Amino acid sequence: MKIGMICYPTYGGSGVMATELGKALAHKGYEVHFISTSLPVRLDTIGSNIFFHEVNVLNYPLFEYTPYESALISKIVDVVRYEKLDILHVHYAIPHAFAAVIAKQILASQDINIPVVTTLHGTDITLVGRDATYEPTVTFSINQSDAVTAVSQFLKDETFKYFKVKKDICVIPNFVDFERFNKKPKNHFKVAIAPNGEKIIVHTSNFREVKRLDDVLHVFEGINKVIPSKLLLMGDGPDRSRLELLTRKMDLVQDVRFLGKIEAVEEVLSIADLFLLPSERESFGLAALEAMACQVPVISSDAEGIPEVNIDGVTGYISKIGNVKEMAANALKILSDPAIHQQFKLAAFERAKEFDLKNIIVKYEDVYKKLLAKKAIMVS
Ligand code: GMT
Repeated sequence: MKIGMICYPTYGGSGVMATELGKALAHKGYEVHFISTSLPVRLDTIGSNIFFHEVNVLNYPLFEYTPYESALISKIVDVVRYEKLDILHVHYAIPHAFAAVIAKQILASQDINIPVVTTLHGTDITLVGRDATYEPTVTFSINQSDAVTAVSQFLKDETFKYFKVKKDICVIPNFVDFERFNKKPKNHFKVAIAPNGEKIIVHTSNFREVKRLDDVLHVFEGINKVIPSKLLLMGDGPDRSRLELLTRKMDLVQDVRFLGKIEAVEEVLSIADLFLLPSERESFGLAALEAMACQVPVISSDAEGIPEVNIDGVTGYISKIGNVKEMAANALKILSDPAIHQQFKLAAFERAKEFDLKNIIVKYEDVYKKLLAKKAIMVS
C-alpha cells in the first residue's frame, strides 16, 4: 500500500506524530510519501520505502499573501498521480485536510479515486479551527474526508460540539515508540547537567502561549527553593525570548537551560526526574506520554485531554490550570521521597505501555484497509 502523509514539518505534536507513524508504517513494509514544506523534524531516516516531496511555493509580485494551499493541492495531485498513491493521510485540519479533499475532487475529475483520512490534533478544532475565519472550511473538510480520527475522546467530543459533523470520528490515541523512548540514561550527560546530583525537571513544547511557560518557571521555582534542581527546556517558539527575560528576572538563570530544538529528546527524558506540562490547552499531551515512557512522572494541568494520559495520584499529579502552588507542592511530594518517586516512575511507565506504537499502529492500518476495501467494492 502506498500512503501519502501530509503534515507540518516543524516541532509540533501533529508533525511529530505523523512522522513517527509514517516511519513505523514504512518499517512494516508500506510505502510512505511525506508531503510537506520541508523535511519533517523527526524524519531522520529516508529508507527504501520512505519518500519526501517538498511543496514549493512560487512567489509572484501580485501576491500579497502566497497561495500556499494551491501549491500544496497541486503537489498532492501530482504525487498521487505520479506515484500512484492508494490513500492520503492528513494531519491537522488547517489547511491539510482542506487541501486533501480539494485534491481528491481534482483527481476525481481525472477518474482517480483516492480516499482521504484526516487526523484532528488539537487547536485545529479547539482554537483556530472553530473561529469564524476557518470554521466553514474545517466543517467541509471533515465531512468530505473518507475517514476522520481524533487523538483523544475529548477532541472527538469537542468536534461534535462545535462543528456540524455528519460522520463518525474514530478515537485513535497518540502513541510512543519504546525502541526510541526508554530509560537508558546517558550518565555522562546527567553529570554535565546536574554535577551535584540535582533533580532534573524537564519541559518540552513549541513555546506558544497555550503552553503556559510562565507556569513552568513558577512551578520550578517552587521546587528549586526546597530541592536543588535544574530545569531543562526543550523546544522553541514565540514565547522563548520573553521566557529568557523572565528567567533572569526570577534569578533562575543558573538553574534553567534552554536547549532549543534538540533532536535527541529521548536522551534528555532518559535522565529526567519529573516532567512539567501546565498547558492551557492540550488535546492529548504527546510530550507527557513520551516522558512517561522514559519513566518520568508528570505534573500537569487538567486541560482538555491531559487526564486521558496522566492519571492523578498515580502517574503524576493533575491540578487546575494556573494553580502553580499546588503543582509545585505535588512535585515536591514525588521528589522528596525516593520510594514514592520510584512508585510514580513505574506507574508512569506502565501507563505509557497502553499507548505502545505496536498496538496503536494497527488501528490506523484498520482504517486504511477498510477504506481500500470499500474502494475495491465500488470499482467492481
Ligand atoms: O494543536 C496544536 O497546538 C498543534 C498540535 C501540533 O501540531 O503541535 O498539537 C496537538 O497535537 C498533539 C499531537 O496529537 C497533541 O499531543 C497536543 O496535545 C495538541 N496540542 C494542543 O491541543 C494544544
